[in-house]
Amino acid sequence: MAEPYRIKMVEPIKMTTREQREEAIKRAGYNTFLLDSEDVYIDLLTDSGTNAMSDNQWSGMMLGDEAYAGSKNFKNLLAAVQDLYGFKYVVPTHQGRGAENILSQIMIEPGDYVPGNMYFTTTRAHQELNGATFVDVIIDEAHDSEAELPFKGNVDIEKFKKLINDVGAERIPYISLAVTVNMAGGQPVSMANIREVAEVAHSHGIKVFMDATRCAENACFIKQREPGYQHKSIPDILREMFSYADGCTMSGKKDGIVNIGGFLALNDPDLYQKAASLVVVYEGMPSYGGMAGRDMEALARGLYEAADYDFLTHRLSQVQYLWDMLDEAGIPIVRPAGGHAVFIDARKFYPHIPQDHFPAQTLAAELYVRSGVRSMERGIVSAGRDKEGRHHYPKLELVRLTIPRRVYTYAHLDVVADAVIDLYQERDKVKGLRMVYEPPVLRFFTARFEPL
Ligand code: PLI
Repeated sequence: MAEPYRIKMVEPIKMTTREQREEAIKRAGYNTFLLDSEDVYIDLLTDSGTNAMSDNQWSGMMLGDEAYAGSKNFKNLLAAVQDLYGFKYVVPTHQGRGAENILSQIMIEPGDYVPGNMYFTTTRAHQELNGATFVDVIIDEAHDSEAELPFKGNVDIEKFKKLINDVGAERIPYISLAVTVNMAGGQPVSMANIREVAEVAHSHGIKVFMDATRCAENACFIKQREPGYQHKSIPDILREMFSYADGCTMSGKKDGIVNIGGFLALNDPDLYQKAASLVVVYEGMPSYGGMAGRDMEALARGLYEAADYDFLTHRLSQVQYLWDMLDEAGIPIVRPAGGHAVFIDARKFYPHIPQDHFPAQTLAAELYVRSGVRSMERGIVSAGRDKEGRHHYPKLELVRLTIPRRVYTYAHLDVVADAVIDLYQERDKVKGLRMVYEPPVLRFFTARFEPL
């Protein structure tokens, strides 16, 4: 599908030489997070906060009501969340992890267990900081890059029930249900699975909190793939998805199509009171949290734009386009195409590099040097260490080519595909990396490496 928009403002990007990029990656400790953005040609590090806002959102920015309390933009954001997601209360935060911090603090007691459909870095970090143990209850196929399922983000209901049996429902404050599942490859969860998860959870007094970060993409997959939903609108599908949940955390930087912002949404008035008393400590007044009035206005408008079917069809078809080119060239990638990115299976790309030598980190660095394309490691470095200090060894050792919303054209994606295919032809020559600096939490952001 061609772009469902016209371009009326452009931002030049810099082309660099291979020598410049070799220098830049060395300075960055072979970590693409530490590269200067001006040294990047096509930036597929993340779809988080990197989106292009519309003229409608930018004009909303001019209507920012920057009063310290009772901003009208908060009312617009609240109304948008109530209308599209159906939750009663909204606590604005500076971004998704601000909402995760508050949710984890109001829900978790030390010694609790929080099941979820695969971990996400910041989500698990907040759960663990509050004394919980994260338990992965996603279906086994989600850990297999080759398994081809329409809803590969689904929860394995038996795993969830087993956890309830093993530790007792009273030790499980909530299940954390991501729609879509970032670390599994942007894979969606079906409505049938959401419904069943909620039935099991609620029958045991366990709450359901969704990670709504990419919920519009999930809704689009439901419309395209799940029987009975073809004729439903995206807002209707979203409302049904959230009708099974007690609340959600949201990073507006993804499916809110903004550069900053997020929120925690809730139905329970007591939980809202607890969240509202914490947000003033960590973020700001309950009527602005971590956001300026103008940012809340852009987010309120962005939530509606992300629920537009043409927007979503184009978004998913960009991802599919890149996926198809890599698949045709025989590149090992996570199947099927997900919602926000194409994920390369670095274990299969570099089978001679052991996981301890960071194959995905290596591939991300090589891709940058080859082409100026910036990608992100989503493997052993992102997975971090367990409580005993040992590496988590995730089955998926991936490099994510993440497509920002409304930023790049299909021609940019051709360049990306060519670069990956060239690298694949020379894969035998490449050696791994060793880590020379490691921070204690969320190490992938700032760790440094050297070539072996
Ligand atoms: O980056 P934040 O704090 O606005 O949101 C945290 C966050 C929560 N859940 C999920 C599924 C995410 O993907 C997420 C952030 N993701 C980033 C930054 C990414 O590059 O995927």
